[in-house]
Amino acid sequence: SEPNKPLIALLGVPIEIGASQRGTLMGPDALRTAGIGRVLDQLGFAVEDHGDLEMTAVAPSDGPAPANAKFYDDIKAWIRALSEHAFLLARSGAVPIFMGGDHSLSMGSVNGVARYWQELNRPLFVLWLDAHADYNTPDTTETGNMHGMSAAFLCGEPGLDHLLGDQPRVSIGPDRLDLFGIRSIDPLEKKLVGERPIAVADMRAIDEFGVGVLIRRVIEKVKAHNGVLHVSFDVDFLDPAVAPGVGTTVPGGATYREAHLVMELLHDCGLVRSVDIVELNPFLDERGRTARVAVELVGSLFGMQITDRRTPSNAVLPDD
Ligand code: HAR
Ligand code: MN
Ligand code: MN
Ligand code: MN
Repeated sequence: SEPNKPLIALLGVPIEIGASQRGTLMGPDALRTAGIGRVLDQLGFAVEDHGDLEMTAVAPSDGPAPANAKFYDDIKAWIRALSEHAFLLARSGAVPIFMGGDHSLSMGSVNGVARYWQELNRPLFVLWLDAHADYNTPDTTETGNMHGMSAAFLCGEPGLDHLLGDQPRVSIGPDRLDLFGIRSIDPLEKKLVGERPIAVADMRAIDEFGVGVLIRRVIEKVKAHNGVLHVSFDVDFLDPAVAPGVGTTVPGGATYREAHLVMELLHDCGLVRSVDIVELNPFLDERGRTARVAVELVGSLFGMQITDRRTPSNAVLPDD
């Protein structure tokens, strides 16, 4: 790789046991087949594909698994390995893209990159593009599926306290989490989110104000704190008509155009330092459509543009 090109590190995380439906383990390969590496290469990045994280050994049992957390011991092994790998990738100077895999993987990816930014005293903000809040704990969950708990875990909510073992746990703080696009939340989860200083742009807010206004608000907050941004992109953020290849479709999601604008604005802000792409389930997809859309969106997030004329950030058209 040429030394003057910015570096992107791809890491596959083929985990599926955090979700109710099987098949997200095929996500990393579908993203590769849809050309994620080629698109980023064409945008001028040096792309290193680190292959898939392999889970060989189950982590040693360190006490009883919490109730209501399915496959806790196996997921714990994934998360510990991933957190360490994510830390090292961030430290290498690359922008890591974690290709899932179900959304439980963010407990490791975000914790690992957060560890790195904490050492540099840059606060890490997390933009959670998702139909769901993923803010359950073992106490509030109705399903026990751990992909519905990752945002809560990252904000330091109790109940999965030994998940990381010896790995340092870095709480990102609920005031640094933005839930964006949500339209499905469980009753106790809703109560918990309401008690926390979490910024929420639900679909109603998006309908009323538009993604341009709402994403700029996120970006301004990160800038004001001299922070950096991790984008956790659950493909069910998109409307099922655009992205059918997910296990938990919820109608009324982001349109193709809204999602592209989100990614374009995020690119322009220059603050995105790491990305998850999660919940893609190729077994449920229709002829690769969802994988292809996800890759297009990653292209926009990393600088693909229609013209090279930037729309000014105050959205006032230039005089020419
Ligand atoms: N809230 C539900 C639960 O906890 C559904 C969570 C579904 N999560 C995802 N990722 N598909 O966002 O089980
Ligand atoms: Mn590696
Ligand atoms: Mn999710
Ligand atoms: Mn979701």
